[in-house]
Amino acid sequence: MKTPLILSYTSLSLLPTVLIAGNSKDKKQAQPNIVLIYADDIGYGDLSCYGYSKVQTPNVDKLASEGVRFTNSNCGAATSTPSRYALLTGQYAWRKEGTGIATGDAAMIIKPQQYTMPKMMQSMGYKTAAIGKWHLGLGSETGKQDWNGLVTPGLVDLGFDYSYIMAATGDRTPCVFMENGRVVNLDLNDPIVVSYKTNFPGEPTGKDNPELLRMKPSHSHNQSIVNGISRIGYMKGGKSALWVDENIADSITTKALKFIDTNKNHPFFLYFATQDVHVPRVPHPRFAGKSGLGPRGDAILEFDWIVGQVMEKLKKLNLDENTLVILSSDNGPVIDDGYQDQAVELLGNHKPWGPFRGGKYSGFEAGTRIPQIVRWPAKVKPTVSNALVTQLDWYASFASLTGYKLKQGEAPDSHNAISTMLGIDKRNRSYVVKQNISNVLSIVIGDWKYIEPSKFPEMNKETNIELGNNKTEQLYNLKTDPGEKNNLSSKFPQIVIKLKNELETIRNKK
Ligand code: NG6
Ligand code: CA
Repeated sequence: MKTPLILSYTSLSLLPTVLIAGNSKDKKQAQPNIVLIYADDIGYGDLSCYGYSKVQTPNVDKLASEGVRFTNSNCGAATSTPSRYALLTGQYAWRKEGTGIATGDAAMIIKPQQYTMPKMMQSMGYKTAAIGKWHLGLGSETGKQDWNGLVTPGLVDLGFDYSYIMAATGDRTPCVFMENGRVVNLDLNDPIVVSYKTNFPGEPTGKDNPELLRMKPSHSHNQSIVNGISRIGYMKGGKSALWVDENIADSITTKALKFIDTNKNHPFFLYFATQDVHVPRVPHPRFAGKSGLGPRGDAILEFDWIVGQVMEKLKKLNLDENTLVILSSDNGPVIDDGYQDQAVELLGNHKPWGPFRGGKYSGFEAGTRIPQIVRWPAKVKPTVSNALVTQLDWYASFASLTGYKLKQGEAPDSHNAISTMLGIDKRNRSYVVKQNISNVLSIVIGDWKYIEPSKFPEMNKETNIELGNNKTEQLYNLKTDPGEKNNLSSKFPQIVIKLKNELETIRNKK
């Protein structure tokens, strides 16, 4: 039996520094701006450059044609909060309690004393910003935030000089933007209150007042109504501050472009997390009806527009040569995620999950196998990379890129993969671990994937997604069977043991 070839990045860790240091011109290039465009729920097949999409995404495709497009890129988890946690801390979310999908009134999940990617970037002289979806909690205590004052601790305590965020998700209250810890456009005579327990007397809900809705829920999402759309969670007040769903993309893009403008003479790190294509999908009228696939497809068009805006700004300022732009997603795709928005009916031949099985929430590949594109003309030659990579490694890779030395205990699960990220080599990470909605882990080594057994449901009936859970051990050869159809665990027990042991070693790592 052939055992998989395991290559580690460790031996390569010096490579990029050597490559990037050098003469003074190169020295300047060692401080590229970094822009992370982090999509929400965009699947492997949603972008036309991946070959499975019925929606054209020309701006993304251009980015891909000028950079490295990864075909074996993985996020840390199949849902938002744990994926973002892993990305920003370099630690697997499953190592830490309370990192599941956060409510809108959750306390801040990353603590101010923790190491974070933006703190690292700050210490290397970067100006840092988080713009768009946050979904990692705010304040010190769940449900105890005063939304009418400064909500603290906040992103500034995690290393973001500037923030303009949605506290959680588009479908969760409070439906307001927060700039540097304060609700934007708030009238203090109309204070905001938020609850994830009970409604506020007299306030309509989707459940009791469906006649007020312009988009009906298909499951859950029947609490407070904002802009004719009922959400998860209750809120009252703050009328002047409520976001207009159609304008979210414009609002966050305006702030992102402004941040780039303001810092054009200074290295910057921008974490730009879009609401697209999460529910509720309510794109601007410029995009509504344009994809033919309903609001989900239109939201993909809107996402593509956002990418185009960022690139145009960088070019206009002459910054695009020396800006490293990474585009990726927090988890795989879902069609019906709680609203009757025709995504199922109008899907047609569009394949958001590409060739993979499952979707958002799943331990099968579509849950965590997401697009990743890296563009940095100063260093990156256009290519397609099939290397096994994970978002967990962005932390240590940016450390290497900027010359930062990781401290003891910092980003413990992050490996330096900078040369792979830049397409300089195409080596696999030695292993990749991922978690699904049930916190069931899987591990990929080379072509092999093992999913640990569990008693959790195999199917999420509401979203019609297979979760990858099974009472028996699962082993797949992703090369010959990317759709994970043939469980080979009984045929190759030795490989099962090997992957299982490796997973246990990683799980027990202190
Ligand atoms: C789920 C919601 C879903 C979405 C998801 C978070 C229900 C039944 N479903 O609990 O609509 O909000 O959480 O998505 O309430 S994520 O991309 O931010 O992780
Ligand atoms: Ca998501």
